[in-house]
Amino acid sequence: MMSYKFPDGFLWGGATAANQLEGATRTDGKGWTTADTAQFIADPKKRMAQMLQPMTTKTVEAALNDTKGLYPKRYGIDFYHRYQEDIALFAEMGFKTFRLSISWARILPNGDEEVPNEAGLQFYENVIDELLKYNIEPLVTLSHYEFPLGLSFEQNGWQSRKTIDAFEHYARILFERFKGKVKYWISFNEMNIVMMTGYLSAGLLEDQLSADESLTQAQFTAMHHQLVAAAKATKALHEIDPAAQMGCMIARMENYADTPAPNDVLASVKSDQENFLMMDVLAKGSYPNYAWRLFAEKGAKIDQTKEDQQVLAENMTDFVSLSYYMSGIVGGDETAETSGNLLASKANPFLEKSEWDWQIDPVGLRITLNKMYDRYQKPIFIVENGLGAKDELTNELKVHDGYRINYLREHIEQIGESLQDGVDVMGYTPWGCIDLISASGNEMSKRYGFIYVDQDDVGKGTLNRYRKDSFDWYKKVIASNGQDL
Ligand code: BGP
Repeated sequence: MMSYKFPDGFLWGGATAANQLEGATRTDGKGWTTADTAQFIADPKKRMAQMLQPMTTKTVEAALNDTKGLYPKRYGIDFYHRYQEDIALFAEMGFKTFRLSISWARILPNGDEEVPNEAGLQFYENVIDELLKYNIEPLVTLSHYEFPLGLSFEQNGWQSRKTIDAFEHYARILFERFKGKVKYWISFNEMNIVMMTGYLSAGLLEDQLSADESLTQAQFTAMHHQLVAAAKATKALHEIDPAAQMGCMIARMENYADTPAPNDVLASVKSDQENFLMMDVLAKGSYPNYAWRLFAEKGAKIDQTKEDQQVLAENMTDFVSLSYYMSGIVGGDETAETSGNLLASKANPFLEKSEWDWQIDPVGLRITLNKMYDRYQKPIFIVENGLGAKDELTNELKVHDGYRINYLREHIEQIGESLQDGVDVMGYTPWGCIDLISASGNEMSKRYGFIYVDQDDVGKGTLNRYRKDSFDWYKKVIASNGQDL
């Protein structure tokens, strides 16, 4: 087996998000967020639709009043009360970094109060201090698939420019408070998915759109406002804590051409452009050449002021980051077989699929890392990757997840290859390092973790934590800095 040289200080760790992890949705003054309502429906297929389709004020209010809808999403895995135990387990694996997100509505329950909620800030400070106790670098996402509902009702989410100011205020509060403690920040999780998750990540309510405005236009407006907000947050971070770094993140989809037919290859190029659009803006400081034709084809306009242009040009992202789970295929016969799920694609005969039909493609990660480094020449942080699978806790309280070890090993090997290609990869945080609630699957049974959490799809279980086989394997990988795979 090849052995790879990972740089000293490579940031091995794991990744999570507040709304899938913490629970305690009404504790210590937290306000409601879109994530609290988006998952009210028990049937995963219908829930998925609700996540992706626009919500109305009425449906959101009905969801909030529906006490029968209390699905475990809203309880997470009770990290809010068990973070010390969980962080001790991360430390035992030797984590150098841990990715968490902060819930905006714990800090500003309505999203835009002047004075922050001290209890919310204190919770995150406790978590961050606990990580630092073990020399684990916190990697903090400011907004991970949730948005304060107060600002949805009052501003229609990211459709309003006032939301840019509210976000900047929220970000400044965090940078002041955690100055010197948090070195790595990410503005928005998978920001390119805002076009699909207008409600969940942009807080858009359909009934609040004006009569002449389409949902697509509202999503493009939200996209532009998020870009400006990300640049403003970068500016604020550099002013408040010059040693800290801001990253931007996309859900990366490596889409191959279906055949060598030039039009299929063109489809693949265009798919890359659409996928990289927001990162191009934040990493290069302005909209790329192809953006204007893309907007015209989608029938959307961007209302960009002189000030926006200046803020974007002067406050570029320090590093780029991505989630990478699978690859897909574009072009060719549109009616051919597709593999299901959020990022549906034609099946690739050369690849195996996960139980959720995600096409497993480690070499695709190397292709993507090379492309991204060619494009940006900035350090790359792989902040999500992993295999969602159904695990079984045996009578001996073990989980034999060799399939997960294989997936991760093959991807880490390709990171090693990419490093040899000269790509600057700064770290790797596999998704859901402790089992948590799935964003799109069946609540708990789609598991990614090194640590098994005893909870089922309807929220029953002891919530006890158990080390899986992958726990010991990953510990060894980190201890050998990627040599012992
Ligand atoms: C990413 C999200 C995460 C996480 C992950 C796995 O898109 O940033 O929040 O959920 O995907 O997805 P799922 O839980 O649907 O398997």
